[in-house]
Amino acid sequence: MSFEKTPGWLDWHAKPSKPRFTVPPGSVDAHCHVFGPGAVFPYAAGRKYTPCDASRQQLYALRDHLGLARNVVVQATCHGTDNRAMVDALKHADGRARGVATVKRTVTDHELHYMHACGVRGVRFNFVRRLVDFTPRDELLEIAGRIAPLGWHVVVYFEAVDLPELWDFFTALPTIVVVDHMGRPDVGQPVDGPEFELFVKLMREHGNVWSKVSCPERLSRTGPPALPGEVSGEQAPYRDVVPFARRIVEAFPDRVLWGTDWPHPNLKDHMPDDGLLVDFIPHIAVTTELQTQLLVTNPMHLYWPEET
Ligand code: 0GY
Repeated sequence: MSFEKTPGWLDWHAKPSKPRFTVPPGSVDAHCHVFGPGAVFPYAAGRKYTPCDASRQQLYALRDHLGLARNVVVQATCHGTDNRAMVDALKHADGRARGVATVKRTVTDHELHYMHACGVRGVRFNFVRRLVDFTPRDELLEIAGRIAPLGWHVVVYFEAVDLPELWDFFTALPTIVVVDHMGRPDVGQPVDGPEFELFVKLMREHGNVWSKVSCPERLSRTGPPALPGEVSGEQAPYRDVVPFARRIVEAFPDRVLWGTDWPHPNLKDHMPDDGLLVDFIPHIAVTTELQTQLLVTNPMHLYWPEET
């Protein structure tokens, strides 16, 4: 089956730079996706976008290029609740990938146990309206109750403006709750403004809430490099996102994760150089200890606890 990409779709960076920052041994890319390939794993009928193909082989080549050791492959909405491409990626990772699935309430226990055996450790609930249709909260709570005994967690993706309305739902979840991309703050607002304060409050008051300090390329208004003529590496890439991510890393060092978000769905203006995304890390985790927590200790604790 062949698929026509969404008009304006930007393909992932074909030649990412070698990062200047050397990640600690055993570092984990805790947020990335595979897309298809569509000819093998067709995109879902109800999808909101059609991506370019991005295979597991290409993902693992990027892992090696960036000096990373492991991946957490998160089910992308273009595959709906058909987790085959993600599970196939896990099965061909020699134990170096774990996964986060998307399921309906009709998922069987057999299917959940099969996915667990393949390396799935969580489900994703998506509240971003441009990506998914509404799923009733009682269905999501039922799913959370089903996956909790497996030791899985819930990953949530939402826009910052929707947090007040989602607060009660999130705080009722019975598992660890991992928030994608810091709840997508508007980085044009102050880092200590009311919107981001609410997110910090969520993490402060609920010790089961974790955050991915990922996607500066999606949140940034300045982009990389920050100023014309600036050489990458001298200043932080995506510098307007730094105060937000750094605040979360320093306040909650044992509940943060980092990921590339490769192959970067739905970016229409700018496709990041994945090497620069790695170079962002020392600006938000400024000590060796914080870097090790962010890239190794925390993701290993959540996804490979049997090895820690
Ligand atoms: C991300 C961001 C996006 C898309 C998805 O599953 C998805 O389609 O997550 C987005 O468009 O913001 O984390 O990959």
